[in-house]
Order: sequence, then structure tokens, then C-alpha cells
Amino acid sequence: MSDGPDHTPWPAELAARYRAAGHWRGQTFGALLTSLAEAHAERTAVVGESPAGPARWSYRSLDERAHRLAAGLYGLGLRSGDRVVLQLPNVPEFLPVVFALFRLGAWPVFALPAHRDSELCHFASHSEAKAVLTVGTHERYDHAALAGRVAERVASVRHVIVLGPSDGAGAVALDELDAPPRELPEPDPEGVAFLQLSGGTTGLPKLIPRTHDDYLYSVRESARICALSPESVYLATLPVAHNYPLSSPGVLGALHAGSTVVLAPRPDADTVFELIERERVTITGVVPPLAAVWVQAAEHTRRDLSSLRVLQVGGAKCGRELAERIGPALGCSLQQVFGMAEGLVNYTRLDDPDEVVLGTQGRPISLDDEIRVVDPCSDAEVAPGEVGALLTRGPYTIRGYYRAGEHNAVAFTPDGFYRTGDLVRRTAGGHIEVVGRIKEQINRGGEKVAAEEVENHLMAHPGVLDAAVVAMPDEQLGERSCAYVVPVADAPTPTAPELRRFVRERGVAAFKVPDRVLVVDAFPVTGVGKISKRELRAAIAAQEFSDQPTKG
Ligand code: OOB
Repeated sequence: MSDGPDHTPWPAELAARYRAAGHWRGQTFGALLTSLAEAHAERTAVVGESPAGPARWSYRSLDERAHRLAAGLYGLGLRSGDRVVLQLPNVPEFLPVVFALFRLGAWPVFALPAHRDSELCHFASHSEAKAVLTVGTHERYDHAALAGRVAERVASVRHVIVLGPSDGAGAVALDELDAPPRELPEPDPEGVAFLQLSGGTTGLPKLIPRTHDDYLYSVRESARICALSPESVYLATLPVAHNYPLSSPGVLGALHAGSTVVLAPRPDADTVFELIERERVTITGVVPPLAAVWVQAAEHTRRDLSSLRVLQVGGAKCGRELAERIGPALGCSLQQVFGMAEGLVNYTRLDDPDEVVLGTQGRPISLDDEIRVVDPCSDAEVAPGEVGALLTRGPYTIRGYYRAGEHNAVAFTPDGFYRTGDLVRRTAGGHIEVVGRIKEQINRGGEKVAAEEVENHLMAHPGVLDAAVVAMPDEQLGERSCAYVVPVADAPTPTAPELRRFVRERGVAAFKVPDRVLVVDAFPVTGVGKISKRELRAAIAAQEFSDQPTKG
């Protein structure tokens, strides 16, 4: 599974254009932090709750921590180009850790706290990671033990580094990696800075190589579009390793602008409203189901939310009805964000008219973001205003996944456009409305579930002959996952709860466990004999099937 290059570069003439336009400036994230520490020295950079207690670090302190940690990681044996699977929740240490790795030129692989054995082992083995850096215990789950199992199973992993208390034998405490700063060679700004995770449509999640130059461009422009300044306070509500709270404008955009970053340990309204009041938060970003919960909670809250200027909503489609309630309920502006870890990010602008803010998912960051809306069968552009599949390429959209040659051949057009799998309509004003998708993915309130990945887990069960996972509409999350299963003849038919438990016990993120499992005799097929997921989706949407197995 390690076919294909680590990083597919942009063609030379486009790279030259992006440099000439000033998009790519030859700056690394390490160099950025150095200049931020000079410009904002004693200003508060990061506020959060670490296992060691509450933290409030200045830009200078963040910079020093990152320098010392980079030296400590170097001392442990990590070098430029090494991969490090990172699984940290929203703790302040996330920032010195990523900047230390950036300075070292080691590539963080951004796992989410929800990921479990199957995902982490895949990230570690596919990237041949040398280390796993994690937290001891988080939300009553023992992440240090999880990292220990990954190290046992994946030969390349030599170090487990743990933040906070852990009883894992052989693990290194992050606190111990504190060494006098040392000169380190500056990484190549056009080289890979880290590996992001793709939402995925295939059996195993793909890794996304992002460079210092391309990512910094999107971070800088996002901070500008969101009007961040040293007076802004950005609250990271969603898991910070995800591309949206990381860079749209996210914690990196906030630091870029000299703002203060506050990390929310949990996204519930009680926790977040208290933080908004206490830290005078001005902007945060959420997924639609969370926005809906906050809108309701705001009715009864006694917290002062008056500092909040902008609530970003993205990751999944924000329906018009919800969009209209956000401003009045929370006393702030709505900004819609439609982005993807592969690159392209669209924002409604803060001065866009209501019609655009409420009814579209915005427009691209850059004039150099090339957008094509095409017929999914022929790749021919559709007429203006018609629905089609969205293809894109540009100065911060990848040209290929990490070591995935075969998949790259289908995920990108021959001329380098990324096939987003989203169905969109473009308005006359150039704004994008997301209307659906052609990719086999369930968008569970912003959390992406690749149908094939879950199908493979189900088919590992001895009683399962075939499985097909589709989205079903859900009032709360927008969508949930429904697994149709055909059992093996002549074997005991597994029950729905048994199959859900089976998938969970294979060690996957809880959000990937099918919300509903329906055992059926056979799948409907298309004219050419393929499983008709369209019919399965229609059936579940119409509630044609009951939860009762039809067999056995
Ligand atoms: C963000 O990134 P990913 O990589 O988790 O997921 C990307 C996919 C998009 O292709 C689209 O299918 C869906 O998520 N999506 C939306 C959306 N925002 C993302 N669908 C409808 N409306 C939206 N506003 O989800 C992401 C990355 C950066 C910024 C924001 C979101």
C-alpha cells in the first residue's frame, strides 16, 4: 500500500505563478512563530486546560516551548522527514507540539481523539511513523494504552510520547522532552509540513500532504477574510487537529493575526458559553448540529455572549432555517464555511448580503482557486447555474494523496483537478451552493464516514456475506449511517446489535459504528448488476424497512 510518491508537486509553471503572485512566500511555520514572538511577545497566545492545570501562555512562551520541545524531540532521535502520529485533544500543548515538529521538519499525522486501534495502526503503518504522541487519558479513555498497542503492532514505531500521567511502560513523558534550544536546519518551505486526514471514500483513510507554503497561504488569507486582529479571541470548539479549527481560520489563523487562541475542552453549550463570557471570545467555528444546540441553549443562558462577533458554520450543509436563527439567537454574524482537508476552502464574506450568507456556502479563498462544475459522467462543464460535480485545483489544493498512486488516478483529473465528490450549483455571483454528493461517504454532522471502510469491517464478520452502507436522513445530525447486510446462508444470522458491537470492537471511531443495521435477503441491483445504493438510500429515507431482520 505504499505505491506512489509522498508528495505530488504542482507543475513548475503553476508553482512559479503562485510564487510570483505572493501566495507562496517561502516561509515555514517555525519561522512564522519566530516572527510572531517578536511582534506580539507578551500578548496572550494560548489559553486552555492542560492535564497539568490551567494554562495561559504568551507568544514568547509558546515560541520558547516549541524551541525546547524541538530540541527534546531531536534528542530522542526524531529527524527531518520522520512521521509522528499525533493524537491530542484540545489541550494547549497541541500548539508547542506541532510547532516543535514543524521546526524539526518532522511531519505530524493529524489523528482525531475519536480514532481507535484500526485507524491509528493504519496511519502509523501507512506513514511508517517513528513515534506516536498522545495524551494519557482523555474522556475516560486510555490513549496511552492505545498508543502502546500501536507501537506493538507497527514495527516502525519506536517511541510513544505521552502528555500527562500514564502508566504505560516504555512511554516517554512529554514533559521530559524539554531541552536547551538548538540550531536546527530550516525545512524546505515547499516541502511537506504535515499529513492531514481525508474524510475518505475508500476502505482506508487517505493521508493528505500539505506544504508550509500552501498551507500558510490558506491560513493567512483565512485570517484576513475573517478579519482577525490582535484584538480577536478565537475559540477552538471542534477537535483542533481537524483542518477546519486548525486553519479556517482556526488556531493557526488566529496566531498568524496575533489573536488569542482559547481551546474548549468540550463543545457543549455550558462549557463553551462560560469560556465565551470569561475570555471575551469573538469568533468560533462549529458544525450545524452544534450550532442548533447552541441556538436553543442561548435562549435560557445567563452567560454574557455579547463579545461573540462571528459564528462560523461548516463541515456539513447548514440549512436555511438554522442559518436564519443563528444571528438573532446568538447576537452575532453567521459565516458559512465549505472546505476540505485536501485544500479548497470557501467562505461567505463578513460583508456579503443576507441572501448570500443564508443561502450559499460562500466562495473560494483565492482568485487562483480554479473551479469547474461538471457532468459527473462526462466531465463536461454544465450550463451556468446547473448542478454538477465540483472539481478544483489551486495554490493550496493537493495534487495527490500520500503514497496512493492508484487512488490518485481516479481522485484527480489528468490535468490535476481534485474531484471533491460534492454536487454544487454556482450562482451568477460566483457563490457555491452545496446540494449533495456523489462520493460514497456519510456526513454525520460534519464527521465523515467512508462507506467502504465500514462495509469492510462488517464483512469481516463470519456471518456476513455482503454489506452496503448508505446515509439516512436525520433531523439532528443531517445524516446518519445505515448498514444493509446480507447474511451468509447456512450460518446463524447475526443480529443488528451484535454487528454494531462487532464493528466497535474492531477498534474504530465511535462515529463510524453504523447507526442502524438492517439484515436483508438481497440487495437491489442496477441494470449492470451493481448494488443500487440509490435504491437503498431511497428505501431507508422512506422507512420502507423495519429494524427487524427479514431473515433468520
Ligand atoms: C471539512 O473538511 P473535511 O475534509 O472533513 O470534509 C470535506 C467535505 C466536503 O467535500 C463536503 O463534502 C463536506 O465535507 N463539507 C460541506 C461543508 N463543509 C464541508 N458540505 C456542505 N456544506 C458545508 N459547509 O469539513 C472542512 C475543512 C475546512 C473548513 C471547513 C470544513
